[in-house]
Amino acid sequence: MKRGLRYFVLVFLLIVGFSSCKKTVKKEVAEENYVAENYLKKEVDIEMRDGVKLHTTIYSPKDTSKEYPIIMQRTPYSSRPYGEGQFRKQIGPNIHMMKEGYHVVYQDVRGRWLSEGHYENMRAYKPNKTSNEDVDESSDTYDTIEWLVNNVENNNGRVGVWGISYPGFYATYATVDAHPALKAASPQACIGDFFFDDFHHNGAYLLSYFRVTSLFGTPRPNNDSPIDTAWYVLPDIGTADQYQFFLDSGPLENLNSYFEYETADTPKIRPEGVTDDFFWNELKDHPNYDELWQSRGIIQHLKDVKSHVATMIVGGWFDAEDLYGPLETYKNIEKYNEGNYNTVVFGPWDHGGWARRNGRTTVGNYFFGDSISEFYQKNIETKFFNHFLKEEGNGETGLPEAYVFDSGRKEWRTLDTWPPEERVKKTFFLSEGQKLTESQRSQTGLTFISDIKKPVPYSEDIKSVFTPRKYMTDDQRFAARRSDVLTFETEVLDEDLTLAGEIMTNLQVATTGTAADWVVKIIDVHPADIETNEEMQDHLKLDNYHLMVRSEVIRGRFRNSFSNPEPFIPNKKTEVSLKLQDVFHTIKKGHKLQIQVQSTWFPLIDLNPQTYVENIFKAEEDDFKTQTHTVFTDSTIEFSLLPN
Ligand code: PG9
Repeated sequence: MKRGLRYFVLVFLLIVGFSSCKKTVKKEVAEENYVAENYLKKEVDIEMRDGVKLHTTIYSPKDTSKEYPIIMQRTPYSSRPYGEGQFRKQIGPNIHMMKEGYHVVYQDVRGRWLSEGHYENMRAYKPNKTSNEDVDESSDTYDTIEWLVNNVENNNGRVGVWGISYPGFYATYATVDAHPALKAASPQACIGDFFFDDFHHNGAYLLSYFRVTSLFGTPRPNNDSPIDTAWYVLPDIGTADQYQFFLDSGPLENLNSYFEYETADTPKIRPEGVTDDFFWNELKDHPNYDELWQSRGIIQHLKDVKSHVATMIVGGWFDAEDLYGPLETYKNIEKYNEGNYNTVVFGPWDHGGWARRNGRTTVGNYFFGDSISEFYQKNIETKFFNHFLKEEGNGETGLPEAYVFDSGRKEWRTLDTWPPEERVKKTFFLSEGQKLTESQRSQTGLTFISDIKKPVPYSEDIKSVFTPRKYMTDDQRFAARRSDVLTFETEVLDEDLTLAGEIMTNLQVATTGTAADWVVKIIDVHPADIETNEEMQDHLKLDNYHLMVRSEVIRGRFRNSFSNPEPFIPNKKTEVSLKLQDVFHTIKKGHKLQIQVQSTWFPLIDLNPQTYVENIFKAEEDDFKTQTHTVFTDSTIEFSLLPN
């Protein structure tokens, strides 16, 4: 091509490129100010039946030529920004609904930020309310909706709720004794129970959540008065290397000093072991699944969801924080409320990933596809809310019962049930020679030393995180190559193997000690030669990538009961059953299915002393002992498979 023509083409391409970029920038800038330009904002303190006022922010479309539904989020994370002329950059579940026009409401829940009252984590539901003093999140939601439909101008009398994570818990709560105007609820990554979500997994304490405790347990100043700025501080542990920090800090009691909020010149006389953080005190004093946790779980209260409330439960297959919650919320509404419109959406997302607009959908190193979140927001979430809040609302949404993403084939599937009715069970044995076999090969014990001075890291990454997220798709080669991680794998698959639904492990184990944790990981081992995606960390390649598809832990003392823990008898063969949360993942032909079993997972979870103590939060240095553990080869793992 002649130099002149080449130059012309180059200039032309530069102009085209710049103008489209400017348009994109202009478009983003338009969205940046969209709320301020198209919505009015009002802040009101709505009085609940017991007189407590809850601070509520209402964004209403400036165009008052038509009526709009109300979509609400109740949150412990603040309805800010507060104050006239202060606007959120984006409101509502997604940008499409924001632009279509809704009354969008955010409310500080009781005891948080500018709302009055006293906060309780996962406030317990009160089933038999006999007076206006009997309040909970259900009654607060009811009273709020009653006020909104009677006071928000040009609303169409229909209300939806949505929320991700803790706000997701409040969205679930709204469906209990629901207000008649509540027509649609979408609990997303919704906490179901703090003994199985977030802070604990099957009784093991998530030490990786340590730094966020104060967010939920610091008393508000001035006798718990409403406040418009953060009153809690996330402790500075002085290093990004949490593994080393927590290994050096030793028993959990040594962390109490991070929860003493009185200033030095006003020291408070504290009873032994009691700190200023009411949530840390609860965590320490309730290591078992006792009344405190049981009463606060919301799953048990989903047996009478009124049919006027359509529900769409959303979650991410690689959500490190709340997997139990959305799966159990969907399954229990489905089980106890026949005839309700209740659907489920699970995609290849981490915690709340579906709400982001990020083009390439990845979790950590792993790429799942382009614009998966955008597809969900436009074609699933907006469709659900518009149907029930603006349109016929007869349930004919055109959406499936289950909109689920196969994270192995990297494609959406629409199913009539979840888990799929057509799934079949398949059991593998954990055999010697690091083999996963369809029959039991021998009756052998495979041993490893569980060294509490060198626990198995839960990730290769050194990071100081708000909560763990990325690790759910981390490469597990580093662990497979440790002597204190037992691995069991199939031969290279000669056909696809689609895991669809729950996974049950029945471990036959023994320990020289009297206490142990058991961690099971499901891994998709990739071929030795495969093209690496651009998100991969530099020290890794997709070649032979050990993709963690699912993982779970159980604190062995809870093997027979989460409420009544028991020690192990040294060297006695004992069964430990562990359910792993649902997956939808095809292990493709040419890949291998691998199982890893280990007893430490640090500092995702705290160290088990491996000698039985009543309360690990109060264990002492000498309680912590290195032990030898054994996994017997009659241990099994049962998968739910979708036939090819
Ligand atoms: N479920 C998430 C969480 C709860 C408590 C502590 C940290 C995280 C969430 O609400 O994002």
